Amino acid sequence: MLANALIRAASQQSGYRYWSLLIAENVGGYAFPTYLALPEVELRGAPGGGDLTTPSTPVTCTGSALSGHPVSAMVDNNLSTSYINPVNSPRDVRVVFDLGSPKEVAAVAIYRDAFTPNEQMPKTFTLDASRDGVTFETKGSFTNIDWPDNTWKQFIL
Ligand SMILES: [Ca+2]
Repeated sequence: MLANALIRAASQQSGYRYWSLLIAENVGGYAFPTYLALPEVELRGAPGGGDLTTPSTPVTCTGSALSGHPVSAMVDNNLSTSYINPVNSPRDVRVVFDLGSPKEVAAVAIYRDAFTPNEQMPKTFTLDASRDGVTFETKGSFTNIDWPDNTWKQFIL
């Protein structure tokens, strides 16, 4: 009985190690400017709670990074640095955060600084989770987002 309970607990280990933003398009859509920018991203264990990412959290992204705007800039806790993906058609850009161990994320927050045009920010994205970093399931979908400058926006799952 106890063994069964332990096996069940292990197989139902809560949370996911990998969390991902799948960004369908930026606010500018197909029009210029076409860059996709993410100045700072927080994965929060509770709405309004602490950030589960740190400046050393491994982050990957499909596509490339504009010189001086690496993917790590979105988790460096510096609101004046930003990741910029210089894609021509910023659709289906996937950003993956490796939290190192399974964690529950209840909200994602994204910051727009005053230097990043609204058009470069995400307009539509999903927050996805994965146990293996390969197969993702969607946990939340957000669309028609608009971004005031110097402001955090929080999206609750
Ligand atoms: Ca930053």
